Amino acid sequence: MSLNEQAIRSASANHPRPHNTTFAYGTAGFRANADTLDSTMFRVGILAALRSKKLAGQTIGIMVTASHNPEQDNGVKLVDPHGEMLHSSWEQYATLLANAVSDDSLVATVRQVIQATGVDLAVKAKVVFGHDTRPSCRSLVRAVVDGLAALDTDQVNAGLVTTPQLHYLVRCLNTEGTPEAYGEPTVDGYYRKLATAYSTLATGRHLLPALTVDCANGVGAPKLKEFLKVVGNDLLPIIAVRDSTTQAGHLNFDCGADYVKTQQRAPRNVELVPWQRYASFDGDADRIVFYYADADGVFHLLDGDKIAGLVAGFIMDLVKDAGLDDSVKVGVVQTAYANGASTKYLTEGVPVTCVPTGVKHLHHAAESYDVGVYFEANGHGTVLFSPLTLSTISAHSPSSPSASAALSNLRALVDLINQTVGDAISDMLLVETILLHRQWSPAQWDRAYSDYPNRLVKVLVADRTQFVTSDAERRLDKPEGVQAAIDDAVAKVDGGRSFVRPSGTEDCVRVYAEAATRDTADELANTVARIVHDKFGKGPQPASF
Ligand code: G16
Repeated sequence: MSLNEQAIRSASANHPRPHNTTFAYGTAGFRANADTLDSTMFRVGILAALRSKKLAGQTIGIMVTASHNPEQDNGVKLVDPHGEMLHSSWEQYATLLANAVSDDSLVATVRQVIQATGVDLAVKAKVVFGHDTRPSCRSLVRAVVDGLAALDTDQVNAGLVTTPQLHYLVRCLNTEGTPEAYGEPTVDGYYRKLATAYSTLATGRHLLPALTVDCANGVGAPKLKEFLKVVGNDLLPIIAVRDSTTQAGHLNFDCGADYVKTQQRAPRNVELVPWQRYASFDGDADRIVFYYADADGVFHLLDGDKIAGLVAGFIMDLVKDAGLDDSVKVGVVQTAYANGASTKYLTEGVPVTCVPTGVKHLHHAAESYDVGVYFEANGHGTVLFSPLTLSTISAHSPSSPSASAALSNLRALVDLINQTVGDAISDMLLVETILLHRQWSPAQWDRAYSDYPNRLVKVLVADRTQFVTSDAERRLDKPEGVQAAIDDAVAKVDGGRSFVRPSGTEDCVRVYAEAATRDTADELANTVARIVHDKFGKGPQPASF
């Protein structure tokens, strides 16, 4: 079968590439102001079709979302057959296609990708796509569909879904009818799988007070409500707030996981009831953070690091109680953003790896453990069970009634966790399960260790591509001289640590700083932000803390 060049050329003419814009594949795919993305979405449709053909017609996923970004942005995440992010070796092809300057050069680039990767055009491609609640999704999805049609692709429209639901669907579609079948390839199937596992784990336990969930006014709101209808309020008391998905400008605005984590405060205008549990999703419901206020109204964040500690400890206990601790070892993966106190706490009990920001890096590193717990501090993470570990858990014969109970809990946990990607709903259930089993309040969970005071600052720069990092983003190789200035600033601060890296989802550079006290952490963050802004910044200085 030959390439229908004419079909690509004429469809591409309806999706012209904007002049003077260069598209870069970032931390989680393409992300930019939605008005600039029509041609990129069309070309992503083509790319996904080629990727599917390359992988013998397995289903590839496309999620139209800009997750935590403001409502006027949009973007796209590409999902490989096992439910993981697009393999990094293909990111270069995505970038090439997105930046081809004309319809003719697009056709030539498609040919180049086919040749470089050995795509067999005779293979029928299959792609499932979905989108979040952004108003721009409607037209951008149409562009994706045009790209898919130009390569005569079998299409499954998943409609409005959370990002993790789309990842789940991809894996289910590719494993259906095989020994690795992951579940029923529908959103209802997703709800039933999670609800069944949660019921197994929660039934008979003494219920905790209700959890209040801030849905970031995003897709997590309708999807959480759909799930609650399946699982029932008697097992899972939840109050869903910030659930306005149709009012312009509400998405992620002054609420959501990213706001709560970076501002280190509750969503705006939310009065926290002391000692109650709260959680925030992000805009596409693939991240979650928890928090509470103490009796003095002081805000306490239970972020991805705290979730990793809670989850790793619980799984290690279950593995031990089930009599599997000789054969199943747990490891944790973090990034440079992990609070130093969390890394210190975790390394006392488990091996810990540090990798660059981005689920693709964490997921990959977690695959090297029997049970790999990965969480970014921002609340994006999950747990991976290796194929061998899954067989071990499934074949194991417990030697006592208590070992048998631990084993059945472990088996249910495997189903409760969305192993394709971080998932706010699944992670929420995981945390709720553990708190239920431990009968812990958020403050008891928080007791494991105290975070070092820390601060995250965004600095607007003229060209973030000038910033090049190494050592899992903990060192800045370029621009030259900046790392030495950061080192000097850090050396002056007790317990200081700071790094600078370019964001892969927003047009900014991020500065992270932690230190022994609140004041010195803020001072260090301000100093390093100034070092960056004075020489490379654009616009006003970032506000000081
Ligand atoms: C995405 C990625 C995360 C990453 C975050 C911020 O999250 O999936 O792994 O931590 O962006 O990345 P950066 O600091 O490079 O902007 P989301 O939830 O926005 O898709």
